[in-house]
Amino acid sequence: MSGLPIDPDLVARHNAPRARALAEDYDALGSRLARGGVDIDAVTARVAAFTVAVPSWGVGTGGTRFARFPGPGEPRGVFQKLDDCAVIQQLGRATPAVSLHIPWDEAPAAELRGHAEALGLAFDAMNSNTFQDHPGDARHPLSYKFGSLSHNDPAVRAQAVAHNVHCIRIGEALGSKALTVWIGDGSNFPGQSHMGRAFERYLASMEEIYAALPEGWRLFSEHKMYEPAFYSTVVQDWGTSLLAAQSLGPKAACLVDLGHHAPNVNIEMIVSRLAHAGKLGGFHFNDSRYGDDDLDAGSIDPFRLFLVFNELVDLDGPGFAPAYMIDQSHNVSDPIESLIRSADEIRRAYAQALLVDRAALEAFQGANDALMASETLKAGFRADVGPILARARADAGGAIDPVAAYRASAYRARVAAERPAAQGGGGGIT
Ligand code: LRH
Ligand code: MN
Ligand code: MN
Repeated sequence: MSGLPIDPDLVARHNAPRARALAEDYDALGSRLARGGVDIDAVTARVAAFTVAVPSWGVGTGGTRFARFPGPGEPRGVFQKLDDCAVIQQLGRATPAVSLHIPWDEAPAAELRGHAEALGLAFDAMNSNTFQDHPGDARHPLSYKFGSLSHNDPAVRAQAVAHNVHCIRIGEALGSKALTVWIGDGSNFPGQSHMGRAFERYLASMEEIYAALPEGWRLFSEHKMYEPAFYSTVVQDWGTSLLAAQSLGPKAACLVDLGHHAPNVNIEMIVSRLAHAGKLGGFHFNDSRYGDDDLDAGSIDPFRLFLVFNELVDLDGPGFAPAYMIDQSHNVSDPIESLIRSADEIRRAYAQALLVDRAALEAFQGANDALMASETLKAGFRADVGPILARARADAGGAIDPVAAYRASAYRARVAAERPAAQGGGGGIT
């Protein structure tokens, strides 16, 4: 497939009957915002400039530890995954880049780049996979059952380091500028591993990976509280991640996956602290109620997503450029629809945070007026910014209602006829 996956005429036919209502809603919101001194077009321009990368592994149906129920027309391999990512971008216009996972997405770099360019896509951070074995892969003869970068066998560590360097080299050929490292290393029983020595081995391995970074690249360490290890995890929280990033050097920073924390943890405060340390590298957006649930961004707790964006808007300024990515797994929805919706929810939280009256907020904070400070912040969250999101999409050539346009396109039925059903399908483990 080359060129846009959905007929542009279909998008135009979808938008035409909706354009008038959007114009009215946008004008009404514009008048309301103008009363508070806010220029709606300026907000729309900032929203339109905000993009978030989609995960290649997110376009397949995921699974749980218990079962995987494949959906129709699932992508078979990375080229079809890119096709699906192009649909998300064509209709939503918020996701021009894809984050690849190696070796799930292993393919000749020139072909990958060519296919992506034909679809108008670029590549965001690369992800390495040393959290499962790769049978039949000559680069991975040794097992990661007992860890990877922190393994007590130097040969396994060397294999895991070499894999990460391999990911960097692929990324270089693709125009990526970052490597995200998440490891599943840890232990299931007290006494099983020496927590201090395991961390030292991890750091030594990360130093080798760091040394292989090209100019202009960043190395993200991604923490996660538990799973697959259930007693101790080597990079279990932002404190450990920050220690690693600080000891590695300026190219290293921390990546915050929203689902990798205990319920009720104040994630926006972690964002603030990492930014204070100059080590806020990037995000994996998703939503969660219990653990690493990988649900659609904003689907459980949109207020928390807004509070994260409130910090980001507050921190915004020269040189502040975290990498924004989605990390989701879809079990009961069409992944394309879920990813369109998540990107929209992420932009919604951003737009709402842009509407917060920061001068008033600061004044209420300074006066210890807790109630009015809270009200001022919440006013941004309460705003219905739907017309701003739709305007940004439509002006960029996307669909006013992207999920409706996607359904009207019958893309899923078309690819289901072209792609044979299979029970397996790599890249579903998140
Ligand atoms: C780990 C994780 C990490 C992996 C992805 C597949 O739970 O969030 O980002 O690379 O899932
Ligand atoms: Mn993640
Ligand atoms: Mn995860």
